[in-house]
Amino acid sequence: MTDKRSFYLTTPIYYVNAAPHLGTAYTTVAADALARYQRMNGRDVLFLTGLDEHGQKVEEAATANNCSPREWVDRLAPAFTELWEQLAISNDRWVRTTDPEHEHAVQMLAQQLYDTGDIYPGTYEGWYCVPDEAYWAESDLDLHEHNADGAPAPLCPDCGRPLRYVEEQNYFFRLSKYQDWLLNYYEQHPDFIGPDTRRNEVISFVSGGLKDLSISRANVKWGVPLPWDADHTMYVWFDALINYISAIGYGNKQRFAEFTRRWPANLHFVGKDIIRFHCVIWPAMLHAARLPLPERIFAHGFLLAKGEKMSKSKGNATAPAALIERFGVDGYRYYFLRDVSFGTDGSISDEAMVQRYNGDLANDWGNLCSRLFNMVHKYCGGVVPDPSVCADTGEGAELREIAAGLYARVDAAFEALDYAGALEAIWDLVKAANRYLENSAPWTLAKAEEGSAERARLAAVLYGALEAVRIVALFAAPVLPLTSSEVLCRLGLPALDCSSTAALGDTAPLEQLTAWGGLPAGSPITIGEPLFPRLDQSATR
Ligand code: ME8
Repeated sequence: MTDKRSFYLTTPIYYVNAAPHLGTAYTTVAADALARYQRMNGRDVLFLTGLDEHGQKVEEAATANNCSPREWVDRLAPAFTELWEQLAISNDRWVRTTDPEHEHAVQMLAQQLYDTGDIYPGTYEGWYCVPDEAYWAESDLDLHEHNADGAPAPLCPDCGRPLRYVEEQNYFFRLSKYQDWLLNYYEQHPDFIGPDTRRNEVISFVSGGLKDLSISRANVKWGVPLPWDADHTMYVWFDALINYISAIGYGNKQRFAEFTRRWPANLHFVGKDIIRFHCVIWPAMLHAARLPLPERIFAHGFLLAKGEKMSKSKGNATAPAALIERFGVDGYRYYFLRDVSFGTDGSISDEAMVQRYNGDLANDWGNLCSRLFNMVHKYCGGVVPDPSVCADTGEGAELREIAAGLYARVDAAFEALDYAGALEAIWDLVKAANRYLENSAPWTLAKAEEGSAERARLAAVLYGALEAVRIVALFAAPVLPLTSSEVLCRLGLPALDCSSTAALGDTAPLEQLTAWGGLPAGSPITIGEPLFPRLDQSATR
């Protein structure tokens, strides 16, 4: 077993009521980039994602498609695994809530809370949103207006669809008992919820008073049966949240060491739509079960299409496949992490995507590589020149200075989950390398006589630019894994596989790898095809 420090990162597990879309891919791509970064930074990463397969919403989707829920989830699950593979998602583990190990863990935790009296029988009477699988208190609803309109049901304050009235005998979790404890915990752990806007939102919600939560459904068959009352299935959120511990061995004696090594998680990524479940219910469940809480829960914003949240149920969700085909895997990943600030809502558009792709990737980065690699072939016989033939004239000083400060900037940005900031810092080096080539004009230096000082400078200039390219490729690898590997290969260096801690092996951590001077002279350079072929701006859709 590795002695690297553990870094355990999760995404929400997605409902299998429809195929994955840009929104679900957004969280997954962001988590993947962070997982890759942390692996390169020397951590032993466990990156978990998966599927939320139980509940009324999935049960109804199956019925609407004339099949059993089991057939339905099995039919849809590959749409997720295939998309994640296509997007180079490097999850170390994959959880489905229909996994027997998960179901066992759910039953164990529920039984424990039932035995301690934290779960008790009661009657639920109120409104339920099936698409969100969420209960709503009447105080949250605009009942008057809708009843006056003669509408059959109030609308969900979150997704705007009609709620259903539920009247059932079921079981409750004593959430209200934990209200003060939660408020105290938020106060003592200011980094527990991020960003601050979400933290404040959660604190104000909890301060408003918590009600006990119905955690079982008598009329939903597709779920984990309660161990002490098989007429009830577990409320889908209670079931789903437990994935974060069931996937790492909670409830399995043989996996106890793994569980204690990995838990608590370092980070749960969620969309801002599901913070109450993650920041209120989940911590209370864990505390009631005497388990430690995750270190941090970070909620990003929504991707907006023409000003509206993109969602499967609203039917305005775009399928990622067409964009991947057009922009490539790395082009796709880059756009969402560079153009949408992680933590706030972001409008996305085809025009913006083409602009980012052509500007940052095709012009700045792709062109730098192809111009430079061509020059090395033209002027240096296709191998990395030896810079020691030239005394340091100091003209590459700016490049070296930016490169030297880059690790600190990129690391701080990743720590702050500021992907756009990390990429902006990396692009400072890309731009400086382009400027350096322009200013030192290797094509003029190449005209000088063999053995002259000018020719020696040519070697130093090309070496400096090549070294900047190597460093950019390494820093950009978490976001652009395919093209970064390609660039390293074209520099004659071993490919870098940051898709798992094991694949990375004992490769030096990023700070060491990116120290200036790591590119050996004599290394063969391959020109290759354009990394990011330019897209026709007028062809936006
Ligand atoms: O909520 N913009 O699953 P889900 C950005 N099964 N992100 C978006 C988005 C958008 N327009 N739409 C969806 C569930 N997402 C539960 C989770 S976890 C124990 C159970 C992302 O399929 C975002 O991460 O509805 C959001 O939180 C998640 O998809 C919801 O996925």
